[in-house]
Amino acid sequence: MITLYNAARCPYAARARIVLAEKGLEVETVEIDLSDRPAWLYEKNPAGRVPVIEEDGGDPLSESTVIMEFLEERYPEPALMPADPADRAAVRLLIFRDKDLTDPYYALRRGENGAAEQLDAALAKLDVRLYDRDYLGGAEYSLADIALVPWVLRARDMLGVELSGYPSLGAWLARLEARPAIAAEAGVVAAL
Ligand SMILES: N[C@@H](CCC(=O)N[C@@H](CS)C(=O)NCC(=O)O)C(=O)O
Repeated sequence: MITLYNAARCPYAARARIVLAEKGLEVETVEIDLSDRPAWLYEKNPAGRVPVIEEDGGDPLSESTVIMEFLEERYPEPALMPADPADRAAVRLLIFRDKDLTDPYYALRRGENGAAEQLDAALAKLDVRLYDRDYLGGAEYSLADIALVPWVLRARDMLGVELSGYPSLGAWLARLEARPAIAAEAGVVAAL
């Protein structure tokens, strides 16, 4: 059994939620109130942040990108990384550069000047990438899609960003939302 220390509103925790769901793993979820977080959370993650996961008897593991890769290695089926090393590197690079999307998202949330234009540029870049491929990493759904979709969903559903100007991105999102794990996350966002 895996325990997930979670916050519904957290897009980093969403990465862990989605991978756990895709792998069909049994999870006990402990919801953390980040505005009044328990002191013991710092024992599990010195940064005091979610997500954190724990396997029975295992050490707590934090950082969403590390958690995603750990789950992929521990539970390889269904695969969420491509087989080819060059394709795997491309997926990792997209995740490594997640701030290209998340920085303008948070800037818009803070109402900063120019943030809408920056987010538009980030979404347009993803739209171009998806013009000739179904998923961010290529032909197959992967951790790259899972890593970035939490912010695209929140931009659309919480910040009211109109995605019709990004047709390939919109088609990608529809493709993803046909998956139960992503539909569940869209439900989490709708309930926030
Ligand atoms: N780099 C971390 C970021 C996690 C993160 O920022 N989580 C937020 C919630 S979305 C959090 O716990 N914030 C509480 C805080 O920063 O004190 C990851 O990828 O897991």
